[in-house]
Amino acid sequence: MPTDIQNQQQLVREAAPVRLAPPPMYQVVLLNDDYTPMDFVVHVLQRVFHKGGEEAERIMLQVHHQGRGVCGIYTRDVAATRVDAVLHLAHADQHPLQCLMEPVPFF
Ligand code: TYC
Repeated sequence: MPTDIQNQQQLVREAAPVRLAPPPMYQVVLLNDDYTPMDFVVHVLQRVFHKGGEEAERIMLQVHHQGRGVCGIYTRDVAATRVDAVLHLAHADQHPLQCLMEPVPFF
């Protein structure tokens, strides 16, 4: 006769195979404008997205030349927090820098 504990263990074993889908991922995108200084954008990329100097410069130039660039890919809450951080820094320095998040295509 199985004990209560043994019955519980059996239930846990049967429930275990449930697989969770990976969470939807979002990319944080910086947009170009004609006014925000390049140095400020590099600073934001280093401070908010923890980029090294060379990568920050590369992303900033990509945005400058192509109009937009991906700063990183995160879960929804992390992406939203980083967008807020960028907009907060830009607003504090009175730059019109724009930043948004969007679902990663084909993730
Ligand atoms: N285009 C800006 C300039 O010439 C630089 C810039 C780069 C602005 C990236 C925004 O997300 C940006 N000063």
